[in-house]
Amino acid sequence: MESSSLFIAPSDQARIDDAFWNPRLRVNAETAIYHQWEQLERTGCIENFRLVADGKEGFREGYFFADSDAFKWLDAAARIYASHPSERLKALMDDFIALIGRAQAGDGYLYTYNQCLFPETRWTNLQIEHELYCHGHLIEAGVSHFEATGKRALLEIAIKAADLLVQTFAGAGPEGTPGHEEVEIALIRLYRATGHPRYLDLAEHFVEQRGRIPGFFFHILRQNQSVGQRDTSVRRRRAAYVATHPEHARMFQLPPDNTSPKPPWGGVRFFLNAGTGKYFQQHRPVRQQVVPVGHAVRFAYLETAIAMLAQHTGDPTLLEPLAAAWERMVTRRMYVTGGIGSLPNIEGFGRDDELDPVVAYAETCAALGSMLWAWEMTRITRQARYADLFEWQLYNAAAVGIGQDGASYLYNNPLASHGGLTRVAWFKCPCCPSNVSRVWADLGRFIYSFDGADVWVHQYVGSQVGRAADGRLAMASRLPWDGTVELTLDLAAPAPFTIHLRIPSWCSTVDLRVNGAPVAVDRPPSPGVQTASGYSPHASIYVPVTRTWSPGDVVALDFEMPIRARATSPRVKATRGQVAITRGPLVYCLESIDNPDVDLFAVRLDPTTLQAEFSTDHFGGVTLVRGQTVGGEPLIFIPYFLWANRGESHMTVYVDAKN
Ligand code: FUB
Ligand code: ZN
Repeated sequence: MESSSLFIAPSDQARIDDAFWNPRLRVNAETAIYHQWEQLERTGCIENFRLVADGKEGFREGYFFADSDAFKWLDAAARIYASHPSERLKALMDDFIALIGRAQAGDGYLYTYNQCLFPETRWTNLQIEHELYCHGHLIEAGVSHFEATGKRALLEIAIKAADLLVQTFAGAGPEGTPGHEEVEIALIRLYRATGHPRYLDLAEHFVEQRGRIPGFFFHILRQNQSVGQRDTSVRRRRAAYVATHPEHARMFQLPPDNTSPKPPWGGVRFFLNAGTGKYFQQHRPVRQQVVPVGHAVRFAYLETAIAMLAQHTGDPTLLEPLAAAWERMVTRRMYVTGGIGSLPNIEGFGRDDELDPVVAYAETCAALGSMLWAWEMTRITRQARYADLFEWQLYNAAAVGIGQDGASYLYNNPLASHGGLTRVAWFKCPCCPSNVSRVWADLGRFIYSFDGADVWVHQYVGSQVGRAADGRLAMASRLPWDGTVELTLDLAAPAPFTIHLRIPSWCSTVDLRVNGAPVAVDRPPSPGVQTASGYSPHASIYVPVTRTWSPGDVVALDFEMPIRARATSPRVKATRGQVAITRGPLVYCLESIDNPDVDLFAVRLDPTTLQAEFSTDHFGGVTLVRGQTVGGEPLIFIPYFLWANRGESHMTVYVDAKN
C-alpha cells in the first residue's frame, strides 16, 4: 500500500515535538506507565504469573482475562520506550519478559486462569473467557517490543504462542473463533513483523469463520453455564484460601469495577444481544455485518482486523461492509464526542439515535479501537473523513479517559454527570489505562503516510519525520487551541511530489500558502450528511499540492476555528433541542467547578454570547469558551476531555439554546 518515500523514518514513526502533546506524552512516559505497573502488582495481576512460573504459593487474582492487562501494559511500555527510552522502564520490561517466558508452557500456551485454577482444561469457553484475546495481547506486546528494541526475546515468546494457535485453530470450525476479537489484529501484526503467512492465514480464518456457529443461542448458553460453574468453584476455593491466609487478601486488593447508570430493560437487552450473537459479532458472517452492534470494543477491534486483512488479501468484498458499518456508526450510533456504546449493560451499541448523554457508556477502549479502525480505513481509502474522526476521538472520546496526572482514569465516559463519577487510580477491569498509553505512545505513526514520493498529512501534530541528510519534514502546529500550522521541507535537493493536506471538517475557511504565496483551496460544497450527533466528518477532504519542492520550502495553513453550537438530530430524543459547543477539534462542557452558581442542567444558553479565550489559570493553559445564559449569567465551558480532573463535580456537554 505504501512505499518508501523521501521522508520515511526508519521506525516509520514521526518524532513528536508539540506544545500540546509533549507534556502529555511525558506524563504518559514518566508517570502513567509506572503507575499502571504498580497497580498491576498491587492487584496481584503480575503475581499470577509468578504463581505459574515459579511455583510460588498463593491464589490467582482478578478476572479470567487479567493477563491481557499485563500484556497490554508491556505493549504500551515498549511503544513508550521507542520514543522515551529509560533504564528504569527497560529493567521493568526485561524482568517481566523473563517472568512471562518462565510462565509460558512448553508448547506456547499462556493463560494463568487455566494454568493456576484449571490446569487440565484449555480453550473451553472461547466466546466468554477471552483465552484468545489474552494470547492476542501477548503477541501484540511481542511485536511492539521487537519494533521498539530490535530484541527478539518477547517476539520469540509471541511466535511460540502464535504457532500453538496455528496448530490448534487453523482449519478448525467456527466454534474456534474468539468471543472477544483482538487476536486477529495481533496475528496480522505478527505477520507484518515476521513475514510468515501462517499468521495472516489464521487471522483470515478467524475473520471468515465468524457468525457461522450453528445454534449459537444454545452454544452460548452452554458456555455461560460452564463459565458460571468455573467461577463458583474459583470463588469457593479463594474463600477457603483467604480463610487460612488472611495476609493474601491484605496484600492483593482489587478496586471496585466501574459504575454507570443503567437504562430500563438493560438486563433483558443484554440477554437478547448475547443470545443472538450480536454482542460478540457472531450473529452473521462478516460480509453481512453492516450495522455496528454488540460490545463496542469487540466491534471496533473486529473492524480494524478486517481492514488490516483487506490490505493484504486485496479482497474488495470486505471493504463495502466496513464502509457501510462505519457510516452507520458515525451517522446514527456515535456521540458528539466520538464516543461509541450507548448501552452500559452490553458495554456497546444501542439502537439508532439512542444516545442518552447520562447513560452513555462510551468506553475509552471503544474510542481507541475506533481510532485504530479509522487509521486502517485512511490507509485503504484515503478519504479524509476517517482521519477526521481519528482526530475527533483523539481529542475527545479517548483523551477524556486519562487524567492530567496520568494516574487517574475514567472508563465509561458519559456526556453528562449528575455526580458520583470521578477519576480513579484503577479499576477491577483495568482495560482502558494501558490502552490509552499505547495509542498515545504511537501517536507519531498516525500523522503522515507516504506513497512513493507523495506525502499525506493526516493529523496536525508538531513533529518531524525523516532524516536531515535525505529529506526531513518538520511540522509546527498550535492545535487544538489555534488553527495555525507550518510545514517545512528540509530537502537535500529539489524534488517533484504531491503533499495531500487534510482540511478538517471543523474548520470554516482555510488559508493555505506556499512560501507566503496563497494557494487556492478547492473545497467542494460539504456533502451535508446529517448525523445524529451533529458532528459530521464527511466535510473533511484532502487538498493536493503538487510542485517541485525546494529545500526550505514552507507550507503554511491557517484553519479558522469558529465556535459551533452543534444540535443533535431531532431523532435523538434525549437531547432534542439542545446543543453541544465545539471549537476546532474540541468538544466543550460545563463543569460545576467553573459554574458554581448555575444549575448546569437547566441552563438556557444565548449562543450569540460565546467567545473563545485562552486562560493560563485553567489546567496549565487552555482555550475556554465563555458565554452567557439568556438571563445574562456567565458560563465557562472547558474542553470536555479535561473534566473530572478537580474532584467530584457535575458536568454536561449539552445545554438548551435560545433559538
Ligand atoms: O473484556 C475485556 C475488556 O474489558 C473489554 O474490551 C472491555 O469492554 C472490558 O470489558
Ligand atoms: Zn477499556
